[in-house]
Amino acid sequence: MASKNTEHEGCAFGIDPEMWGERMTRGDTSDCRTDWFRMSRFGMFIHWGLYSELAGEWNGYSYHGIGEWLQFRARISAADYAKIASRFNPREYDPRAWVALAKAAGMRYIIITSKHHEGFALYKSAVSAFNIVDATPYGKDALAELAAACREADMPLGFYYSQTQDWHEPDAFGNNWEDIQAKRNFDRYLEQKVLPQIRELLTGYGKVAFLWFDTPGAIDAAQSQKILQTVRELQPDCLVNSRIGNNMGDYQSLGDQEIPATAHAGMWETIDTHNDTWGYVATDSCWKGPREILTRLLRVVAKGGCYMLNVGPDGAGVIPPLSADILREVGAWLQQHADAVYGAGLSPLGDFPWGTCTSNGARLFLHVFIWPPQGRLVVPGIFREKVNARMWSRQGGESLEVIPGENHIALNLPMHASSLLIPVIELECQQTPQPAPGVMVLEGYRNEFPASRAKLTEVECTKQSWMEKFGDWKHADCLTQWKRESVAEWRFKPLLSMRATIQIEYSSTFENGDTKWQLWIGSQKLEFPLIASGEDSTGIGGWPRRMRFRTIIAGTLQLNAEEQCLRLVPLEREANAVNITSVSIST
Ligand code: H79
Repeated sequence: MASKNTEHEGCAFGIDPEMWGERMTRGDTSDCRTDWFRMSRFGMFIHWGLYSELAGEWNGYSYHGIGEWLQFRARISAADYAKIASRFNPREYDPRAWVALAKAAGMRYIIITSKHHEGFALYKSAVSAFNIVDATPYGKDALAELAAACREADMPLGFYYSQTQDWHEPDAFGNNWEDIQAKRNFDRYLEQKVLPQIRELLTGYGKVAFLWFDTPGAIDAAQSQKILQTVRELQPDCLVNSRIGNNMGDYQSLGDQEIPATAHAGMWETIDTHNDTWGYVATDSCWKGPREILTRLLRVVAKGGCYMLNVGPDGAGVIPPLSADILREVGAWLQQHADAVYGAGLSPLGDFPWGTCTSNGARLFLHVFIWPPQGRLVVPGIFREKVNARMWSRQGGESLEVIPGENHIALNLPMHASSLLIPVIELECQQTPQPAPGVMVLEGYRNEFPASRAKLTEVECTKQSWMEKFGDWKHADCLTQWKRESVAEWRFKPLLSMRATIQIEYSSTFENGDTKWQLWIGSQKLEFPLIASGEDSTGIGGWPRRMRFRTIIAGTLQLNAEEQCLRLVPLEREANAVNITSVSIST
């Protein structure tokens, strides 16, 4: 095996980088251009390009992480990379099969890479010969074929387009391992490649449901505006994501693979990988199973978002069979629980220690990730009137006994779940229930108090993002910038009096020892050290350090069944090296 090239340091996006369009601040208002998208909730993302042919390997060395960045990682010159096109011959490409898979998976739109950072167009382009028709033995327009298959199946189709990074072009950004972009003229690239190619996409392939941009980087507002104007003129109904840059577009894309902890206003989406890459990597078989995919989808829908899950077909054009099988299982569940996702949205009650909730008109859908002890499911919330509850089974709905309580209802369920995936309970409530004040602590679960729900004094809640493998992003809301005066507080109420163990999940870069902390519940006090969590001081390519979390037990206390407050306070200045993601109470 060849030795590994050093990974390139620094940022690929030029000055003042905007990685993901996260600067978009406004939400949207509901209208008929966007409603179908909001209703759809679940889509298929497809990353396919020359990187799929390379499959994560270059010169006999296998790279882990995101496959579509192989050229960057192996520092392959644009000239050498262009030669790969002569091997790209996806004989097994069957766009009808892809669309059929998306349908079977319950996905309601498809977005495919028309041109990723590598610069190669998957369609016939008159402005650059670096495209599938002119540069490969395959010689056919893959996007035209996919568009035809989508039209046949009534499947909305959109195109991913990398507008700032293009490692093939001297006038674009991103190729910092050669000197080909040293004299870049980005406006020229915009006028001579981006805008004409976007015109081709919007005029040659029928109705385009989305143009999905990425890594806006150093693109300025006038340039983003020019792209947007071109889209609006040619296809006014085409939706544009926030990664066009500079607070433009129709809806917000969160960070890669980001599932938010709290509800978001406006229209937004989470994009996710099925394994740990977007483009095909032969060695990556870290598939999320159907249960994990549904859990992530439901958590997004419960917070008001759409979820687009990626598949990475290989160089022959085949979506890995295991990936396809898993998606079909997801689809079978969605077929049974369609109303809980399509046209559904926000949980009025937040998340629960046992699962989450989505709403659709007067119906609430409880998604039970953890089956309750003794079959008694407690639903915290203020229900002002009688509620009907049904358990979904293959035979249809089965009525459940509902026991009203103070700031909650309890449901008597069977002792065992009838579904191996995610059982769903439907509540019919004429009046939307209100969240109970504070967190209700239930027996038999880990009751999590997340950073994002704390009341803060002299401490901040910030989203931390880092990469685990190369390009494989993780995100966590953390309490940071602790000072001696800082306090984080959570209000909660145990449903019953209980003996509870309190745990802290955190990371700490304070290598010289412990930092001391106190946790107060009423007049009861726990004192404990948080030890270094052993995280790397810098991450991949000089990017933020890779975080590593630990969970420690702070102590065990007897708690009464009354509303109370948990207060977390640092005792030492070095607490500023600590990030706290949650405090949890378990019985
Ligand atoms: O298409 C997928 C990714 O290839 C693309 N977005 C999803 C949908 C993406 N492109 N860039 N990024 C995501 C952000 C990547 C940032 C980094 Fe780096 C790559 C950080 C470290 C490696 C660039 C190079 C910035 C620092 C070094």
